[in-house]
Amino acid sequence: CPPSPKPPASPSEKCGLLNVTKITEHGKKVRKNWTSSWTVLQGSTLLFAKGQGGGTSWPFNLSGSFPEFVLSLLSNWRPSTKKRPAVSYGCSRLDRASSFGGGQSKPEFTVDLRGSSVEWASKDKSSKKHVLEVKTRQGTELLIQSDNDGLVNDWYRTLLDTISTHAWE
Ligand code: I3S
Repeated sequence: CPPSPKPPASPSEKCGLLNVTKITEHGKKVRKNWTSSWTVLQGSTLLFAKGQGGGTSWPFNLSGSFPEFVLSLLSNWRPSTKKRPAVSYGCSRLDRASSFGGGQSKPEFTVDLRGSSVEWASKDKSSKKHVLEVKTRQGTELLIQSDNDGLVNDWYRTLLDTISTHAWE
């Protein structure tokens, strides 16, 4: 059988559903507000959009009225010739188009990873499992979490790679 595709060593883009909260903004402590966020890494920028309906409904808007649902179906419709690949590492252009360009979801906030750090959060930062702490040069600290440890491990490695790749910019 044909060799299976290998993921790139250091993907410049990646996306997935994660639980996210800021704990510090501009150097000041802020109240935690865990939110399910569609998270996209593009180059050295992390973008977060609120997950719809706890994440299971993305990319379709099941939380609004019926007309809103129909509109979201239309705005996320993909021609059959452009199907999502069976094996996908990172995000396709279509993922990005429908997550941030296709209508209802704009990034809630973005984070510049240049000069940032990422580490496993200590127990005093959160009682949750599999939590990463990202600290940015601008004084934002966020926690990123998923109950899926493999997923968080992948993000940890990707964020480390990304931060070291863009360290001197
Ligand atoms: O670190 P904290 O403040 O104990 O974090 C918890 C609180 O933010 C809590 O909200 P209220 O203070 O509004 O009750 C959240 O519901 C918890 O999820 C937070 O803790 P974890 O350990 O889940 O990050």
